Amino acid sequence: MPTVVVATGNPDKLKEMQTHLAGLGWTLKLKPPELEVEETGETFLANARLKASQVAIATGHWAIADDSGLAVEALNGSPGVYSARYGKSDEERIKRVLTELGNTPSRQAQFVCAITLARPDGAIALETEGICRGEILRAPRGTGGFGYDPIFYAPEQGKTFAEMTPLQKQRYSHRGLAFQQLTPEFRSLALE
Ligand code: ITT
Repeated sequence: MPTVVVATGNPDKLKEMQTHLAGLGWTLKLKPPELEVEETGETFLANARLKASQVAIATGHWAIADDSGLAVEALNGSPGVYSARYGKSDEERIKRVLTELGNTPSRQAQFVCAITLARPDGAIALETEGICRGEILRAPRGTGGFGYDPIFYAPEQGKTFAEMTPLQKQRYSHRGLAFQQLTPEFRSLALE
């Protein structure tokens, strides 16, 4: 069984990634907590590449990374790649987005998730991006998920990501879409 390091320090994201990766026959290992990668990229894909490559090289194993975030149209794409750095807690980050948006009727936003798989030598083997369009509500709704989920409303499902069951979020989210695109490729790639 190939060993693959899941290159994230975010426990909520880790849980979702583990669910998507279950069933591939990989032995999943956690990233050593002291191994931190500086996210200097200007795009989600660039940051996912940095995280996967550096963790692969440091551990000598295959590594999979996720770089994701929320891009709000009326805020010119913010918080974007700064989604994790937009405040000290989920609550603070949500408050900041809601304050910055104020009462504007333009509420369109998208969640983006870039996933990258690196070989043990750091070379990128596979990557993709999943995008989910939605709207930012005026107040949080729901208790599931994590991060910006309570203010992200998915019109087709008629609920926020925080109101979805884990299975629904798995199916419709940016992360879910990225993993749906990559899973067949994971299966045909011979990891050793
Ligand atoms: P790692 O880099 O260690 O994986 P991180 O939390 O710093 O963990 P990112 O740099 O990719 O991860 O930042 C992503 C942020 O975007 C995350 O902290 C959340 O605030 C937000 N985010 C990403 N996916 C989300 C989701 O499914 N639901 C809600 N918020 C999400």
